[in-house]
Amino acid sequence: MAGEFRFSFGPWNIHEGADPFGPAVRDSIEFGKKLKMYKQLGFDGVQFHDDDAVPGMNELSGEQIIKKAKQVHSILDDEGLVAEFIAPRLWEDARTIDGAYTSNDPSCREYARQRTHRTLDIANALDTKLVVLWLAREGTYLREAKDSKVAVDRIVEALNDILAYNPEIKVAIEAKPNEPMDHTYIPTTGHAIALGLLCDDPSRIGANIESAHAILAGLDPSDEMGFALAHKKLFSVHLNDQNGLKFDEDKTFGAVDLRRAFNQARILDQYDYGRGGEFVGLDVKAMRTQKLEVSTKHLSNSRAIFLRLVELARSLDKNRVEELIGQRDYEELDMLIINHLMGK
Ligand code: XUL
Ligand code: MN
Repeated sequence: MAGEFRFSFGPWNIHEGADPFGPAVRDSIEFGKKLKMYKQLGFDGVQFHDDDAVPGMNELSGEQIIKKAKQVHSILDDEGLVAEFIAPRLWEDARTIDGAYTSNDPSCREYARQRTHRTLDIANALDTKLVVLWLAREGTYLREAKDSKVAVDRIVEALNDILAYNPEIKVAIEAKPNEPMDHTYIPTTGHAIALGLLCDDPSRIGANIESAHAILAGLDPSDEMGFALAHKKLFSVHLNDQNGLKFDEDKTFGAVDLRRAFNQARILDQYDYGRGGEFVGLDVKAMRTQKLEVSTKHLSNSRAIFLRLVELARSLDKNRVEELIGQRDYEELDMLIINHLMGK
């Protein structure tokens, strides 16, 4: 039954536990050692930020970057892993303080463009056709600081530049409404898909839906997924969980709201997510309290919870669901789902 999904996560999901108020609490695990953990934890795909693959890339030439990325590709081969996607990290450099593609400073926008070209070179060297764009600082702290119409034009320009640089690449936009910004320009899946329609080849622009980001926008992640699926735009997912409207928690999938997670697993399974080669991606963080030796449980647990929820989605009495919908007896439908989740 359940089990035909391929799973991925990024090396940043095994982390030292630093937060804005305190330093690291666990030793770093070297990149090569992290890669060795993937298969043991049940994962086949690696998500990369560009500098996860090539650390210090701003100090290297274009050729050096490609050479390093090719070395990473051969390590992936040795481990039996593939790169799911590459995401340009456009939020740490001093030139991205005021945004990357939407910075008010033309020289900073040019930095973002050049950095993205290097990201695309890395994608090529790692043999992936998918780029994820989390538009971290493309927003404002105060409304009057940028022109929102111009900002959207500039993001479209950047997307067209990506599409032209590599005609095979597809872009999955990871919408998020806030954090680090007060407001971002692409806060929801609807915005991401609408943005794609403004681009030179809309068929190559889609979405990477993160559960926590949808919740932060006050939306239900499974409905966001349904919207993207109806548009054939669900290029990737970042499953996790989130306890209300606060900072982006990246909790274990299903750990806060099992029913909300059930509905995500259900819609993905129902519409054959993964059949086109898509990965079930996680973006989860271990709690800061977790000791080093047990600091990967959030990954294997999230995967196990997803697979168990797929089983539950498949064993749900569909005829009974249809019957209750026909009778408009949604109280009974509510109870049916709750009993099913409680193992009754
Ligand atoms: C930020 C976030 C990122 C992206 C990849 O909230 O989720 O890790 O997933 O850049
Ligand atoms: Mn994410």
